[in-house]
Amino acid sequence: MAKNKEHSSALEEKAGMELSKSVSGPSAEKLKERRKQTPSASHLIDGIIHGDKTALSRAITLIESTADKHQSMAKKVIEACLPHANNSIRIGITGVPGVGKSTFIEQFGKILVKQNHKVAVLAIDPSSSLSKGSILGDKTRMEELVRESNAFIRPSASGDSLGGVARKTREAIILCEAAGFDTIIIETVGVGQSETAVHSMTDFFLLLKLAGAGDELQGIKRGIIEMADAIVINKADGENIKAAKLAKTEFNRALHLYPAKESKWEPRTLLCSAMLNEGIEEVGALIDEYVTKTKTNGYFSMKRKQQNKFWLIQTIENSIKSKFFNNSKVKSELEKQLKAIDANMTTPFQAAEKILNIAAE
Ligand SMILES: Nc1nc2c(ncn2[C@@H]2O[C@H](COP(=O)(O)OP(=O)(O)OP(=O)(O)O)[C@@H](O)[C@H]2O)c(=O)[nH]1
Ligand SMILES: [Mg+2]
Repeated sequence: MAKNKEHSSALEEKAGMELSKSVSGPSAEKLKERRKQTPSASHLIDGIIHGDKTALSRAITLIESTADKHQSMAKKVIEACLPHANNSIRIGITGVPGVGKSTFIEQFGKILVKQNHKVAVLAIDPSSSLSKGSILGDKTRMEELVRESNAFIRPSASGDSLGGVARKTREAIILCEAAGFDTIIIETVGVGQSETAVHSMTDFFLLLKLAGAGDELQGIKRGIIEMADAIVINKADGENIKAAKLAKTEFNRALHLYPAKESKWEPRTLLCSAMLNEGIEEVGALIDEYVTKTKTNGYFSMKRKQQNKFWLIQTIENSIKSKFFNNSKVKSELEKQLKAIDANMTTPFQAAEKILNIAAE
C-alpha cells in the first residue's frame, strides 16, 4: 500500500513542471524559425544517408538553386553522397504528351513498392522553363504512389536550359541513391532533345507509344526508337486492343531491322494498359531480364562508366561556356560584333575570332 502512495498519478502536475511553459509562444517561434533556416550540409548528408525524404528534398532544392552559397553546399552534399550512390537501376521513360507516362509510372511504382523496392521518380522537362509548369507538376495521376513511404516523387527542375536541368537531374539521382532508393525512374516528354539526355543517365530506356498513330504524328524520331530497350504500347484497352496488337507485331518486325545492340539485348514490344493496370508487371519482368543479362555480360557497368565519361566532358563544356559568356569583356565585345554583323561590317568568323581573342587575353 505504501508503495502505491509513492506512485503519484501521471495526471498530477508537479511544481516546476508546467507543460504549458515549454511549448509557449517563444519556443514555438524558435522551432518555426529553425525550420525556415537551411539546415547545415552535414545535417542534410546525415538525413539523406538515413533515408530521410525531407532532407533529400531540401538537398535537391539546393542543387536547383543558382545562389553561390547553395551551390557550394550542394557540392559538399553530393560529394559526401557519392560513395553511397550507384546502387540502383535507373529507368528512363519517354513518350509524347498524353501517352500515359505518369499513369504508367504510378502503377509501375506501386508494384515495385509492393516488391519492397524503394522508388524515386524524377523528371526532365525542357518545356517547363517556358510554360513554368512541369510534367509532374500535375501530381494527380501519381496521387497513390506519392503517399507510399517508400516512394519519392520530385517534379523537374524548371527555368533552366536542358543542359542545366539534365545536370541537376543527374545530381538528384546520386542523392536519391544515397537515400536508399534502388529504382530511379526518370520521366521525360518525348518532343525535344531531352530523350538523349535521359538516355545518357539511365540503364534502361523505355519508349511508351500509342497504337494507330504514325511515328510522325507521335513526333517520334528514328533515333529514339534506336535508343529504346523496350517499346511499350499503352492504352491497349477497349476498342484499342486490336490496333495495339497489330502495332506490336509491326514494331517487333521493325525492331529486327535495326543493327544489333552493343548490349546484346534485343529490344521487344509489349502491350499494356496503365489505366487498367494490365501488362505492367510484364514490363517489370522484362527490365529485370535486361538487368540480369547486361550485368552478366559486363555491359551494365561499362555503360555507366561511359556515361560518367560523357558527363565529365559535358560538365567541362558547360562550365567553360558559362564562364566565357559571363566574362564582362566578352559580353561587350559580343555586343559590338553582333552590331557589326547587322551592319554587314564583318563575317561571323572574323567576329568570333575577335571575341575569342579577347577572352584569351
Ligand atoms: N484508355 C486509357 N487511357 C489512359 C491509359 N493510360 C493513361 N490514360 C489516360 O491518358 C491521359 C494522359 O495520361 P498521363 O499519364 O498524364 O500521360 P503523360 O504521358 O504523363 O502526359 P504528359 O505528362 O502530359 O506528357 C489521362 O487522361 C489518362 O487517364 C491507358 O492505359 N488507357
Ligand atoms: Mg506526365
